[in-house]
Amino acid sequence: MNKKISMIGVPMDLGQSRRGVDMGPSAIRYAGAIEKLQELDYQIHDLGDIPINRPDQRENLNNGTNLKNLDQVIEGNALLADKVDKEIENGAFPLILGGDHSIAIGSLAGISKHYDNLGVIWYDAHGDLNTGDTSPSGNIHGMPLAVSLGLGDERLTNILGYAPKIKPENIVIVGARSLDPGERELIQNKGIRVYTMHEVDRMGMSNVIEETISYLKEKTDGVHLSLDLDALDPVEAPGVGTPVLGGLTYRESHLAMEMLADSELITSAEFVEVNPILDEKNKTGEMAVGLMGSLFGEKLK
Ligand code: HAR
Ligand code: MN
Ligand code: MN
Ligand code: MN
Repeated sequence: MNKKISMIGVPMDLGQSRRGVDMGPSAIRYAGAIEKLQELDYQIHDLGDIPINRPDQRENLNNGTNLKNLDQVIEGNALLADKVDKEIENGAFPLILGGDHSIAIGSLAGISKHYDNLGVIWYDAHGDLNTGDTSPSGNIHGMPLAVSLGLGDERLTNILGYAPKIKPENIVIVGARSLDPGERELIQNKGIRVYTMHEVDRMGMSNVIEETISYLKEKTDGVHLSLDLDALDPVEAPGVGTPVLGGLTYRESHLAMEMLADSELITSAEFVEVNPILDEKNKTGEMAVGLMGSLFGEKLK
């Protein structure tokens, strides 16, 4: 793994409707992210947080669409994309801390520029494959994977001036258990590989990740891990805005991270949706740091 890590916080909460997820980067840092990575011999450059414009008054911020806070989400993601782009240019591994999952739009925009065939592992209870037409909520955090495929509002799909950012055959979703009808249709039509909770139960996480690795290894030249903490079961990780029962355990997730570390496939990562206001004593922030440790090669756990 690249020993030079650039940590970028994104205090974004405008991609959804619950307050508090903007404090996710602080919660993850407070849980000891930097110390953990330093112990593992990485050189961490903490770039601080991207400035996110957070208006107190949140009505009429849809700019004539059904996408909530559209302009602010575009603005924040454009800044993030630029920052990520520059850090990769400087030879660093971008490690992005959310913030709600809408920030994957900016992460992928900045990252994918540097790859011909970027792979994405979307570790999430949700598909995040909605567009304005299929979204039940208007929340942009339910859309970043679709946006990265070039689907949806052009101001989102075209951040950094190119689209699409990724190809459907280079995506693997792990942990899905809440998919909207439009998302299911898209998965079918585009042939996106998904390991739902059903498959994780049947096959075991070990086989799921083994298959994921061999599937992506052949055809990608880099792999981004987008880890939404709501992939984990809310009993263990309660500090998330859209919890769904029946999720992945910490041990399964830890195993997944360990296997990804051994594969040496991962070239960038983000940890999103940690909401310390909904959490219990920063349990979810600590879980993010635990998984981060395993992803970056911590042994013996
Ligand atoms: N699918 C639902 C929607 O589009 C809920 C999405 C929740 N998304 C996240 N990110 N928490 O995975 O509104
Ligand atoms: Mn998500
Ligand atoms: Mn989710
Ligand atoms: Mn282990």
